[in-house]
This record gives sequence, C-alpha cells and structure tokens, in this order.
Amino acid sequence: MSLTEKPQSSPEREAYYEKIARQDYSALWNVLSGIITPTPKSECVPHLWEFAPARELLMEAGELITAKEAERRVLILENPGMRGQSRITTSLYAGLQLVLPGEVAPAHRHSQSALRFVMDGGGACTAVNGERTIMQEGDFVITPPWAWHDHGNESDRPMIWMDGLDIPMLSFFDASFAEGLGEDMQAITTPTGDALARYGANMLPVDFEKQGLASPLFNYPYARTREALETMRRRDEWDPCHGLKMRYVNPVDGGWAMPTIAPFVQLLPKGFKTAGYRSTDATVFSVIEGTGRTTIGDTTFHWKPKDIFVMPSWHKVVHEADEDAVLFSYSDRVAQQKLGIWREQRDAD
Ligand code: GTQ
Repeated sequence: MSLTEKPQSSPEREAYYEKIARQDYSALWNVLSGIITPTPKSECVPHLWEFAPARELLMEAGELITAKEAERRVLILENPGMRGQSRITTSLYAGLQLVLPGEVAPAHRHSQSALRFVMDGGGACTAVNGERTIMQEGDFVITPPWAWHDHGNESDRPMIWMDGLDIPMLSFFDASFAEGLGEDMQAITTPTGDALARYGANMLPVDFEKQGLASPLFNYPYARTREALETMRRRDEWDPCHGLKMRYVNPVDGGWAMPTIAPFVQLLPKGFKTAGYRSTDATVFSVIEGTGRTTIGDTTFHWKPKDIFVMPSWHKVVHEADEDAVLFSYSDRVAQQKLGIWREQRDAD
C-alpha cells in the first residue's frame, strides 16, 4: 500500500471489487492516493474576471428581469474548473449583484454569511437587522448568518457590488436554512450610522454582551480604511509577502469580522513586488485601486480597478504593483483556523 501509487489490477481483484461494491463497500487501497494527497489538489483554477464586460452583462440582465422577480439579480462567478457548481473556490461563492435605481431586492434571511464589496455606483442601501446603511465604492458590508436583509437603490445610478458567501461550505455541512419575510423591506428600528458609532469608534457599550460570532459592525466604510492605510504607509515597513495587509475584525473581540469568511485589504506601493507566498485558503481578490500583475502558479493576470481574480489553495502567488494598488480579498481562512487545518508558506524571511 502506498500514499502515491495504486496497487495493480488482476482479474481476481476486479471480481472482488465488484463483489464488495454490491454490498456498499470499496477498497481504500484503490483510492487512498486520491483522497489523502501529499499536498492540496483542487479543481479550482486561477481565473480573472474583467469588470467592463461583467457590467455589460449585468445591465443586459437588468432589461431581462427585475431585482424583485429575481429575488437577487446576480451573475455568479463560476470557477472554470468547477462549472455549474456556483462556486468561485471549493468553499466559497462569489457573485455580482445589480440593483437599479428605484429597485428593491426583497427581505429574506439564510444561514449563510454574506459580504458585499461595493464595486460600482454609490448611494444604494442595504438593511441588516433593522438598520440601513448607505453603501459607497470600496465599502465592505456584512450580513451575518440568519440576519434579515434587503437591498434598495434610491440613488440615480445603477449599483453593482460583489457578493461573497459561504454557500458551498454550508452545502458541504448540509446546514442551509432560508426564509423570506414576505415584505420588500424590513422595518427600520435603528437610525443609520448607529452600529458604526456604537461599535466602530474604539468603544463598546459598557455592558455589551457578545451575540453570535459576526461583528456587530456591518459597514466598514472605505473612506476610513483608505485613510488608515495611507497613514500606516508612512512607516515604510512592508511585509515582503503582503505589502501592507490588514484584516477586517470584529471589534468585540479582535477576531475575524465574520464566522466563516476572512476579509482582508492590502496596499501595495508602486513598483512593489511581493515575495512568493502560498496558503491553504483559496482567495478571491477584488482590485480597488491601481494596476499591476499577479502570478498564480504558472498563470499571470494583469489587473486594473474592479477586476476580480481567484487564487486556488496552495498556489504560489506573487503580486506586482505598477501604481499604488489596493486589493480587497476574502477567503475561508477563519474557518480553516477554527478547524486547525490552515497552513501557509512564505518564500521571504
Ligand atoms: O443579497 O442576499 O449573491 O441571498 C446570493 C444569495 C446574494 C443576497 C447572493 C443571496 C444574496
């Protein structure tokens, strides 16, 4: 028996395999090297989606179906190695959602966690658990598991954002629950900006008790993120693998902002080339600012603002920025860390 080779076949062995199959067994020695691999093997492949053609396709969808009829008018980013499976990585989903002026995407809730990363437009709203937030480009917005949420666009421009959900993860665990509210919009019980003031100003209500695993802050505005990155860069201390990379946290405990999805933002200054890096969390990147190149294994992608690309697990990644660049990204790192299976390897140090 071997971890890398399959034993040879023989007529007696084949007859035996057929016999055990009829009784709902199979022989481990024939499949072992495929199921316990020395390093991660994935059907997920590196891929880049350009924003301009995506926007055109979305606007075409805007003429075919309303947000209300669709429930969510979203184009799923299908990893070309896993077509038809509604996934961008093995464990994560990504989509591009369009809400046209005057439209609503009706209130519902599900056990899946969702993030929104605002790509194009500004001024549309999402409501989460009774509070509405107005979204601008670059904002990172959370819908915690089982939270009522609906989207609306009272601005005069189409709004497009990227949805990141843990749909494949919940399918894997057979733990999906969902229900509609039966109304377009949930009742608003809290003034806009309350969560940001209450939880996003380095304070917490004195007797605050943690509820659930998701951050009570549900909009992390890009204006604040960008200003923080710009201030930090003055120290000129760049991580060889990441440039200046930050993770979005839950202010209650400093843990990740979401229970299953790990969100990040990183600044790469003009001319910076990262040292090789790989980790077991396949990662979805969305370019906020700047142009550059990313090499993932043998594939190089040239990117510009609003492009989205995906890096599979355990593929070496190198980023090069032609201009100051800011990348948003998300992965399942938080879930892997909770399970004790996350690994990384740095070429630097
Ligand atoms: O906005 O609630 O892309 O429920 C997929 C499922 C978005 C949403 C998606 C969803 C949503």
